[in-house]
This record gives sequence, C-alpha cells and structure tokens, in this order.
Amino acid sequence: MTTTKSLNQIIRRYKDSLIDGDQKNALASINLALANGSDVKTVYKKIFTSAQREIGQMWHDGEISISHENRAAGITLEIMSRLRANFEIEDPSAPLAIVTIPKNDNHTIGARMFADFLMMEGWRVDYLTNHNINKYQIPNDDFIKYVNEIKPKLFAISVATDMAFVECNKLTDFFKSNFPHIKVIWGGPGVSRSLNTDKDIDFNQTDENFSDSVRIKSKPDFICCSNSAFESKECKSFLNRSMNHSDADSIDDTLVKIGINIKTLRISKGISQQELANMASIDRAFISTIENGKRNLSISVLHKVANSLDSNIGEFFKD
Ligand code: B12
Repeated sequence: MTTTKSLNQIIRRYKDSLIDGDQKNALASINLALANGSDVKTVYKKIFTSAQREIGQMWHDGEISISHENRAAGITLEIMSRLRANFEIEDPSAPLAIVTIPKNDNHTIGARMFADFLMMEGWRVDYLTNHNINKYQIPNDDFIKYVNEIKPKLFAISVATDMAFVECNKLTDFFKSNFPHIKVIWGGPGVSRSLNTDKDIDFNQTDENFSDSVRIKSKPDFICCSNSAFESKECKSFLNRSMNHSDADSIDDTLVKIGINIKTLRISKGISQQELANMASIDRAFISTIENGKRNLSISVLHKVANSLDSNIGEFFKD
C-alpha cells in the first residue's frame, strides 16, 4: 500500500518529469504508484490533478513557458490514454455519456479525467472537444441529429474559467430545450467559482437557488463542486440513477420521446411548425407543446400529425 509519504514523493517525481519533458520517467513513476498499491482513481486524483494544477500555476505565474506547460499536459494526456486501455468499455449496450468543455475553454484535462472516471464506472463515453458543439450557431441541427443517433443518458460539461461558465449556461439551455429527458451534470473549478459554492447539488432532490447575480436559465440536474470531485456519495448516487434511468419509465418521458421524434421527422423533411400545423389542421402553439413533450396527445391528433409527415404513429414511439 502506498503511504502518504511515498505518494508525495511519487507526485514530486512525476511533476519534475513533466517539467523536464521526460515521459519515460513520468510513466515509471505512475507504474511505481500502481505497483505500490495505489488504484487508478488515486493516480488520477492525487498525482495527475495536483501535478497539472501546480504546473499550470507555474505558467500562470510566469515561471515556465507555455510550450513547457503544453508539453507537460501532453505527457499526462498520453499516460491517461495508456491507462484507459485497461478500462475502456466494449459493450455496446452500456450507457453512453457525452463529455465536453464549452466554447473557448482550453482546460481539457479535468474533462478528460471525468470522462475516464465514467468509463471506470461502466459508462461508454463520447468525448467531444469544444469545437464540435459550438462551431456553428446554436441551435445546431447536426448536433441534434447526432444526439438522436447515439442516445446518451448523460451530458457532462467541464468548466474552468468564468467565461466558459457563461457558455456552459448557453449550452445547457440549448441541450435542455432539445433533450429535456437527458441528465446534465456540471463540474470543474469554473462552476464552483461562479456559483461560489464548494457543495455538490442534486437539483432533482432540492430547490437550491442561486442569487440573481448568477443567472442560470436552464438548471443542470447535478453540479459537482465538492473537494472529493466525482467521488462524493451524492455524485456517485446521481450517476447511478442516471445510468439506470429508462426513457420509457413514465408518461412524461414517453411524451418527450414522441415530441423529439416528431420534431426530428419534421426538420428532416424541411417543414416548419406553421406548415405542419396547417397540414394537420392544428394550432401552431399546439405543435410546439407537442414537440416539447408537454402535451398529453389523443390518438386522433397523432394520426393527423403522422399523415401530414407522411409517416405512421409507430415511428413516434421509437427509441
Ligand atoms: C493548467 C491550467 C491551464 C492550462 C490548461 C492545460 C490543459 N490542457 O488543460 C493552460 C496553460 C492552457 C491554461 C490557460 C489559461 N488559463 Co488556466 N489554469 C490552469 C490551472 C492551473 C489548472 C487546471 C487543471 O488542469 N487542473 C487539473 C484538473 C485535473 O483539475 P480540475 O480542472 O479542477 O478538475 C478536477 C475537478 O474539478 C473535477 N472536474 C473537472 N471537470 C469536471 C466535470 C464534471 C462533470 C465533474 C463531475 C467533475 C469535473 O475533476 C477533476 C479531478 O478532481 C487552473 C487553476 C486551478 N488550480 O484550477 C488555471 C485557471 C483555470 N486558468 C485560468 C485562466 C485565466 C487561463 C487563461 C485565460 C489565461 C490567459 N491569460 O490566457 C488561459 C485560458 C485559455 C482558454 N481559452 O481556455 C484561471 C481562470 C480564472 C477565471 N476567473 O476565469 C485559473 C483558475 C487560474 C487562476 N487562478 O487565475 N490554464
């Protein structure tokens, strides 16, 4: 078992290797920690996290150049990818999470770390760099199509800067407007600083409100701000629930599914809400509530919409 003293020595050796750009020695120190009995999560949380924070801070303080910082981050990401090979999930039926960072945030390591943690817990993960989602103006039809195809159960956003927190809010609003049934989790130093909290908050269990100075348009389901990061009891319980969350559990979920399927079909045919409303002889506002999963529909309305879209009711219930 690694003692605190020997772990501290390993952290120091790892950090020095990163500063020297010595990948071989950095890898050897990680192997030593594992051989001494540290598990992979401890390596991530204690060694990678503290070394990256210290080295990043050295750049922020002008002690090392950005090239040296980038080289160090590159080595850590490379070693993480080697470790990942041991816990990557092959099972295509395992629940899927999307992990991303908001536009203009280049702090990739915390996000990659959370993505790997999810894999260790049995999730499949699509890790998107910030460029993918916000490259085009939101709403992004391409992203909507992609999410409908891959059907994730969780959308995780890692935030490091205050500016990225603003983008994270926009992204969550976009996501919750289009996929209200998919859980959203926020984490990273930019969330705790912006919300001025060091607690984890499960919004499905509490009505926690933040002051007006911090405007959250669409709340996530969970925010992770405690020191134990994703290892807290609350976070683990939230992730377990998200993992086992079934789309067909409740009437609400089914209505949301129908709404999404109708919207996707309508968009794929290039028809506006107004045009669909005219064709089905229904009010446009009614179509909007259907697409948002907020309307308990009669079979006759479903028929009218299906006919107008040249489809059949069965298509609306597909996962
Ligand atoms: C390393 C670093 C960098 C590196 C990033 C390298 C990389 N590839 O990631 C570089 C040098 C590129 C960088 C650049 C900048 N940085 Co910087 N950076 C840091 C530093 C020192 C550490 C971040 C880090 O990698 N930590 C290691 C990871 C593993 O820890 P973590 O991110 O906290 O993640 C943990 C948890 O938070 C959690 N977690 C993370 N994400 C998620 C997500 C979910 C869903 C969950 C559940 C959990 C979770 O899990 C992790 C494990 O415990 C921080 C200071 C700090 N101590 O946080 C500043 C900091 C974040 N940077 C900051 C700034 C200002 C910048 C720059 C704007 C500076 C500049 N003038 O250009 C640029 C930003 C460029 C950009 N567009 O993003 C500020 C932000 C301040 C603010 N008020 O917004 C900070 C706080 C520094 C400071 N004290 O001022 N930076």
